[in-house]
Amino acid sequence: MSYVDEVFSMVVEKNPSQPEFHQAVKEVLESLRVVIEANEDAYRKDALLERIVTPERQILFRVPWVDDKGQVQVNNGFRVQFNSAIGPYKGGLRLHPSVNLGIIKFLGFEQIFKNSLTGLPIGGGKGGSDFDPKGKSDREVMAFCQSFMTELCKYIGADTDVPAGDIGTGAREIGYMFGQYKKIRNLYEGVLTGKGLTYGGSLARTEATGYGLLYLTEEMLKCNGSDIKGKTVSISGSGNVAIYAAQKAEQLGAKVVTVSDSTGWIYDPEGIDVELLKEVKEVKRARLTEYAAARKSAQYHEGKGVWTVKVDVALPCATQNELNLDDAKTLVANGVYAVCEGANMPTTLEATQYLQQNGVKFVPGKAANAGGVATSALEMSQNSERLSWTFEEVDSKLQTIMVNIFHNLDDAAKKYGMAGNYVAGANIAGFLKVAEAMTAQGIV
Ligand code: NDP
Ligand code: 2IT
Repeated sequence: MSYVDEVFSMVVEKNPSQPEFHQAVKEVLESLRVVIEANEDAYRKDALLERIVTPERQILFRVPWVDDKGQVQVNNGFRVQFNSAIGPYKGGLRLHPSVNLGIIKFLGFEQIFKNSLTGLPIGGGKGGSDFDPKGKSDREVMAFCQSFMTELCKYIGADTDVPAGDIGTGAREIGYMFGQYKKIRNLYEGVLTGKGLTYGGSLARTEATGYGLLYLTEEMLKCNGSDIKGKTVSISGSGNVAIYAAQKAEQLGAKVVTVSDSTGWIYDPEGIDVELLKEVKEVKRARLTEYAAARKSAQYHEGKGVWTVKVDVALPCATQNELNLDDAKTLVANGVYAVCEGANMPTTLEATQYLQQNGVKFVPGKAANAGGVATSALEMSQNSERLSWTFEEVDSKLQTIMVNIFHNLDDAAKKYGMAGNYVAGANIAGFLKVAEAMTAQGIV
């Protein structure tokens, strides 16, 4: 059996009931085959692949908190410190009822290669809890965040592990967690990113993932002789990534005709009204029915359906495995030109293959959504030098980083004989830097 197949079998055997983790590992290992085969003896001897698929440390903990009725609730807390070869662990905290160890491991594994692609010195990690902030009062969210950080603060620090936002973790949650970290550790340091602007946050971090997605998409289209201007775009999700992807797409002259949430989706042929969407989602924390109620041109549909709309560019920005083979077939039948992932692993493996085989330009999340974590690393730099950069400064660095990421993966794909295969290009470019750093640092 080849080294890649051996290691993949080991991952499945040693990590039962973690299908998302298996999927993420499979995607990476499959596209590394050519690189691994060229260095097989050295990698095998050092057990490089076995080490890269095994987290350096996994922290699982109890999170007890008291709800508004006086009832004690208990959630599971996770932090997976996956790989610190190129920098301190870095990655978000997901708060969603679906969270389990396998999901955090898939996200942490992806984060290793994503963070490497940014060109910045950050290792890979991810955490979260099965707590659902939806429908909770601010006091309940604070009680949860404080309890979560009371335990997590023992394992993180500005030079050790720097968590940030993800699904369900936004500015409010980061604020409560930062306050608790400071109180317990008596340290005012950049231990979290995505902080508020009054206490060490970076301008443009809120916008960074969505904006970065569009900067990369724009460059990819340009290099293929096309242009984002004038394109029709479908977006799924209506959270942090989706909102700022829609905003930048419209600024660049595209028309965004859909958004969604976990209960339904909007088709707005006149183009999504981003200010209204922000009011509904960021201020009122309401459902998309409120968007439809306030806008004549918007049609609201229950359930799933964003990918049935005929568009040039599709940007999945909600969650994992939200674009399956049937969706890919519909998109192709409707003539989609490009799919770029704003979310982490939103496209199933079968759907990815189908899109690629049918000539759709496909950029995986670990490259396309890296603008968020890249700007988090810029926030860390600002915290270290105790200075704040202007919006324009951060935004222009973000733009440069996203353009560089695209060229790095495009070049890697070409170099290894897979021109246009951006999945392979991203995995190879991300992997090589981490592998070299791991090799240089010995067996640790
Ligand atoms: P938010 O919590 O701000 O928004 C998530 C959006 O996705 C909401 O509209 C939510 O709907 C929807 N959603 C979440 N889970 C599901 C589900 N199981 N089924 C259907 N819809 C769902 O999260 P973000 O925008 O921050 O994150 C979106 C994606 O982007 C995630 O994959 C995340 O890992 C990834 N990402 C985020 C980055 C960041 O900086 N925030 C950086 C890089 C990647 P509802 O409100 O109804 O639950
Ligand atoms: O998936 C991701 O890259 C994030 N949720 C952002 C992580 C970060 O540390 O900013």
